[in-house]
Amino acid sequence: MEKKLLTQAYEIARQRYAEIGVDTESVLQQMQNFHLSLHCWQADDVKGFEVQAGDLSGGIQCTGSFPGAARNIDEIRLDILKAMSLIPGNHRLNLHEIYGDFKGKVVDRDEVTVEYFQSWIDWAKENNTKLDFNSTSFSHPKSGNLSLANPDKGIRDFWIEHTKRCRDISNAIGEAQDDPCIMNLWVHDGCKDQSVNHMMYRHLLKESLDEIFRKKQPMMKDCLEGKVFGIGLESFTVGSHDFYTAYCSKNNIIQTIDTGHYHPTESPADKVSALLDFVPELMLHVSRPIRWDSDHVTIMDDPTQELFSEIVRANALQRVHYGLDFFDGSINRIGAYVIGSRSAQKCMLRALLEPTKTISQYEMAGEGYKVLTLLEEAKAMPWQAVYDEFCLRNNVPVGQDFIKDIDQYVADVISKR
Ligand code: RNT
Ligand code: ZN
Repeated sequence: MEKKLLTQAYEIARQRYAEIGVDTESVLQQMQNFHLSLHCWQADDVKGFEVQAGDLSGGIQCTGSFPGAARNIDEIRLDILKAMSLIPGNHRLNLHEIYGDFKGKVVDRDEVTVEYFQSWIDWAKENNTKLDFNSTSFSHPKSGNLSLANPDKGIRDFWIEHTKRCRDISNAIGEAQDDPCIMNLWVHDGCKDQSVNHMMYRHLLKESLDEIFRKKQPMMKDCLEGKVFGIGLESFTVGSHDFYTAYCSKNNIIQTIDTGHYHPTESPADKVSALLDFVPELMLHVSRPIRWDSDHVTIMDDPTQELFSEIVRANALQRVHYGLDFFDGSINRIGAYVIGSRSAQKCMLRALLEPTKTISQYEMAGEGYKVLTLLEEAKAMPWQAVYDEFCLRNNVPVGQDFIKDIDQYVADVISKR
């Protein structure tokens, strides 16, 4: 695309936005400070690098067998850097515990220490990125249907130990990068069929969490992710959204909103303002559920747009961590990262370009039709020219031009795997 044309288009957009009281230059500045946390697990279909790794389990599934998935730590690092080079701005990387640098050693989940993440810490520093973290309770012989809520004390203690160690690792990462590491805790615990012990399971989960969070960890932040159901665990989820809403608000812990984790007509966006007076911050897992928690690649769909718009309207930009969580094994995985990340950014950009103040004034004055007018007009405003300018200023391909880069990477690197 010709740069001159793009610059002209941006200049026109700048003026059109100025007419409605929106300063695109300050929005571009905000976009520069908007950091996504890229999930490492899109690169290899949530397999990880444990020597003893088994199949993916725990109520989640990755479908598709597109060739070229990362098979080891060097490949995943290369792939992630490639993806990052095609996304404007500076972004974090979100690791799961099973992506440690185990160097050929069998390290069980209750034995893991920061030593296995030292090379990630060094890599992050070298590449000017920061790390977030996740404990991993799925894909393990002791996972079964229940981990932290398991009535078997031995198994429960195993996962408590694992999670405590993950918090230690997160804290060490946070110290090394001089910025808190966000550690998400999601466990799949639930029942496939009818059960009469719901209260017991929830009580056990609460007790396990209390034990896990006893230690103060100043350089990491905990967040808890609930969901509605998992595959093979359809009848009951111990860590439901309600359970964690209660737990997080009582204990002042960050709650994670995964956009695929609710009933199909329930709005994740609506949870932002419902929660923010009761929990300190929010973590997002931006995904795309198709009929179920299918973790399709994020696109600019209405739920994602509404979610980001609600955050901006709530003036909560700095109180949210922007994790992504999709894993599609049926398409080029670098492409998946780039599309998902850029689409999330575009939703944020559109949210920031909304003339919210003016709309709010109309709303307060009871001028309903004017509210609708501005909201409708905003949809067709030239936000795309602003996004293109954002790409230009960050020296990344504009529009679909990144296809060329990915094709080249496939030819040079991925096709040789
Ligand atoms: C599963 C949760 C969870 C996982 C990752 C791999 O339903 O969304 O966040 O996707 O931890
Ligand atoms: Zn998630």
